[in-house]
Amino acid sequence: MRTRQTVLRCTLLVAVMCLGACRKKASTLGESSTVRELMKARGLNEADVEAALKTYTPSGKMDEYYMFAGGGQSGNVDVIGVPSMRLLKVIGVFTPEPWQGWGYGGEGDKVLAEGNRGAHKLTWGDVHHPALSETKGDYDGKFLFVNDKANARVAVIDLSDFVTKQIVVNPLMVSDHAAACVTPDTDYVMETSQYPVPLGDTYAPLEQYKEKYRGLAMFWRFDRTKGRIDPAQSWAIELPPYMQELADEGKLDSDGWAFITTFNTEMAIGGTIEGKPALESGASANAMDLLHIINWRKAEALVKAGKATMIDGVPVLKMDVTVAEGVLTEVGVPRSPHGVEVTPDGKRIVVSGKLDTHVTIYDFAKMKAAIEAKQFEGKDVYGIPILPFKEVIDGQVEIGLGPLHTEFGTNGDAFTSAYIESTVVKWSYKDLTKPPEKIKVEYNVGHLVAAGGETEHPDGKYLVSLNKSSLDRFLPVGPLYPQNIQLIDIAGGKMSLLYDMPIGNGEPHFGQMIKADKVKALHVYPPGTVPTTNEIDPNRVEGGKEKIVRNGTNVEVFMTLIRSHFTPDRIEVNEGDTVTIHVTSLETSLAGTRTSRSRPTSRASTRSTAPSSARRCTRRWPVTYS
Ligand code: RUQ
Repeated sequence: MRTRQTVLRCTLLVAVMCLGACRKKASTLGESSTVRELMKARGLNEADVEAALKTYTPSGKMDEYYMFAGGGQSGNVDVIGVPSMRLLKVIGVFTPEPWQGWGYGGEGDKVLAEGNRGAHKLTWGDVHHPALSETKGDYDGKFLFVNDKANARVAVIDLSDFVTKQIVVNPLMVSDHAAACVTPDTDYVMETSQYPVPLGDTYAPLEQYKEKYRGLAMFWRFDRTKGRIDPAQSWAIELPPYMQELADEGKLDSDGWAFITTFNTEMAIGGTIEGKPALESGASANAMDLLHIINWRKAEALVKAGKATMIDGVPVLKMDVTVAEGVLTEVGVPRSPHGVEVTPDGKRIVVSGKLDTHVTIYDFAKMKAAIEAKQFEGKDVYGIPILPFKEVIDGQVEIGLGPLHTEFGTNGDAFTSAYIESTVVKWSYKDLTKPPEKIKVEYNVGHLVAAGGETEHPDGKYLVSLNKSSLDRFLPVGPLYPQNIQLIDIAGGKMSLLYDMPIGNGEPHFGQMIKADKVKALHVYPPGTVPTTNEIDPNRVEGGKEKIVRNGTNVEVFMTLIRSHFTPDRIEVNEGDTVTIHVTSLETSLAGTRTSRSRPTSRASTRSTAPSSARRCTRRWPVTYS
C-alpha cells in the first residue's frame, strides 16, 4: 500500500511538472494544489488520476492501438483508438450508412448487393467476430474480416482505406457464429454454422433433425494479391448437427488444425408449446459436449484429390470421408462450451464451458499422438472417433461463474471473461497452479480483447472487456442501457481498470486490437480511385473537362468536386430523364482547412479532409418540381 501511494504521488508530481512545462512556468507547489483542488472538486481519488494519466490523449496526439469492434446488429465495424477510447470511424459493412454514402447510390451499393440472398435484399447484419489478417501468425494490418451471424455472410475490409470491398454469402448455411477466423498466413478465412440446416437448399421436418440436418465448417480461400475471397477455391467440411459455437485455428505446433466447440450434442429440438422440453434445457442435459478437431491441411488435400461432393456449388467433404481419412476427430468438453482459443505457442487449446466454472486446457501434442495412435474412447452417433478426455488435457483452472472467452498476454498470461459474475480472470496457461486474479467489470462481460491477444506474440499491454450492460455507469438514457466497454491495464503486475466507454449503438461483440503503426492507411487516393475496387474509374474527369452528355432521355454528368465546390453546379433535366452523375473528387490536401493546433504533427500536416475518389450515382430524377 505504501509503495503504491509513493508511486501515485510520483505520478501526480510528474503530472504537475508536465502541466508546469506546458505553461512555460516553473513547477510550483501552487499548481500541485490546483491539481488537488481539481481532484476534490470532481471527487477523484489518486487511482482515478493515475487512470486518467494512462488514458488521456491530448488533442493532436495519436493513439497507440486501433481496436476494431464488431458492430453487432448495426451491421458495421467500430474503429476505436486505444488507450483514449475515442471512436475514430464506423466502417459501413452490411448496413447502409447514409453519412458516408454507403448504399445510397454509389459503388457501395454493388458490394451490398453481393450480399443479397438471391432475390432477398439484405440491409443489415449481426457482426460478431472481426479477424485481422495475419502473416506468420501475427496481425499484418492489411485486411479485416467480419461475419454476419444472422445471415451467414463474411465481409472483407481493406485497411488501406477502411472500406468494405467484398461480401460473400454462404450458400450452405443460414446462420454462422465462429467467423471470421483466419489461418496463420490468412490462406483461409473460416466460417462455421451455428444452427444446422439440411444441406443443399432442401427442407426436412425437425423430426428428421438427426438424419437430415447438418453443421458445416467453410474454408473461404483468401487471395491476398487480389484482396478478395475466392469462392471458386473455397470448400467445406460437413459436421454433425450439434450446434457449432466458436472456433480457432491452430498455430505453430498446431498449424494446419482447427478446433470448434459444439453445445447441443443432445440434438434437442425444443417444442415448449407442444409440451416438450425447452431447447435450452434439452441442449444442456449432457455433462459433456464435444469439440471438433479438424486436420484442415489434410482436408484441403482431399478436396484437391476430388474426394468432395458438390453441394450448391461448394465442394463438401462429407462425414464418411473425413472419418475414414482421419480428418475429423472429437474430444469431450465440459457442459455447453463456448469459447475455444489456441495459446500463442500453439501448444494448448483452452475451452470455456458456460455451465462449468472451469477452463479446460488441452495439450495439442497429446491430442495429436492419440489421433495417430488411434487411441479413442468411443465414437459419436455419426461414427466420429472421440479421444479420451483425461489423457489429452493438461488440466483445468477454476475461473468462476460463466466463463466465456480467453485472450492472451505475455509470459503465459491468459485472461478469461466470466459472464455471470462480471469479472475478468487472469490465470497462467503455463502454470495451472498459479492462483487466478480477478477484476470486477460492469457488467456481464461477453468477449474480451487484448492487444495482439490472438497472435503468436501478444503485446501484454491493454485489454478491453466488452460488457453487455452498464446499469449504473452512465447518465440514464431510458430502459435500454448502452453497452460498456472497459479498458484494463494488464501491463503492470495487477490488472487495473482505466476507462469506461459507453457504446450507444449495436453491441460491439468482439474486437481485435493492433499496434497502430502496423496499419498503413492512405491519406489520399490517387485521383479517380473507386474506393470499393481501388481501381481508377474510366469515367473520372480532370479539372476543366467537366461536361454534361445527353443521349435521348439518359443524361450523364461528369462532375468534379473540391470540398463544397461542384462543377458543374447546375444540371437541367427533363421530367422522366435518367441522370447518372460521375463525381471525381479533386481534393488532395488539408492545407486550407487546418486550424491552428496546439500539437501539430507531421502526420496531420499531410492529411486530407476528403478522399480524392470517384463516386457514381444513378437514379430516376424526382418527378416533382417546385
Ligand atoms: S460469442 S453469441 Cu462471440 Cu461469446 Cu456470439
